[in-house]
Amino acid sequence: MSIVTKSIVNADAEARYLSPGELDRIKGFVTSGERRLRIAQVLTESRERIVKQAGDQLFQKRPDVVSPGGNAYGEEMTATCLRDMDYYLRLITYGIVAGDVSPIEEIGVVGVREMYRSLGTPIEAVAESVRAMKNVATSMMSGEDASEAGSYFDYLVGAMQ
Ligand SMILES: CCC1=C(C)/C(=C/C2=NC(=C\c3[nH]c(/C=C4\NC(=O)[C@H](C)[C@H]4CC)c(C)c3CCC(=O)O)/C(CCC(=O)O)=C2C)NC1=O
Repeated sequence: MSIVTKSIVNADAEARYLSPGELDRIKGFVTSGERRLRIAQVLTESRERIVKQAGDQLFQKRPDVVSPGGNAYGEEMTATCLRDMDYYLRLITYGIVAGDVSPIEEIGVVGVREMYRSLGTPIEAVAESVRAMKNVATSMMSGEDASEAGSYFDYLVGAMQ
């Protein structure tokens, strides 16, 4: 839920006008809107390049995951790994558009530890892949956009730790 919807639901539950604090937060959301949409556009347009380059960086850093016995070993498993990276990049664009990490949390963080444990996927290597996507993606942006975008990647890395 975006801050706008959330504030309205909360206010209406108490049959009151939006509070000055709520209006302030909505103002912040609106003022940062252009930047957030610009960032989401860059990530969306460059998704293939981001995933490919970050995948290369991950497999260089963690050759074990693509070696025999590794969770992403073999063409099909490597493709599934890159697909997961693409999933996470997509969730990050949702968060950036919403100006809120809750879409990332709800779709991609809740239960993720258990899921990867049952798949035998080393979650710290998934976190490493998100860190690599951050590096590739933010290198395509101006300093301020990079720092705004970076915070959403950082949230996800932190949630996987
Ligand atoms: C949008 C929310 C969402 C997420 C996050 C998601 C993840 C997800 N990753 C999976 C598998 C997988 N995920 C990986 C990923 C990796 N292995 C590694 O060693 C690397 C570190 C890493 C890539 C960075 C691999 C290799 C599999 C296949 C594992 C297997 O089939 O044994 C599976 C099992 C089912 C399938 O293969 O599709 C799910 C559900 N699905 C979703 O709907």
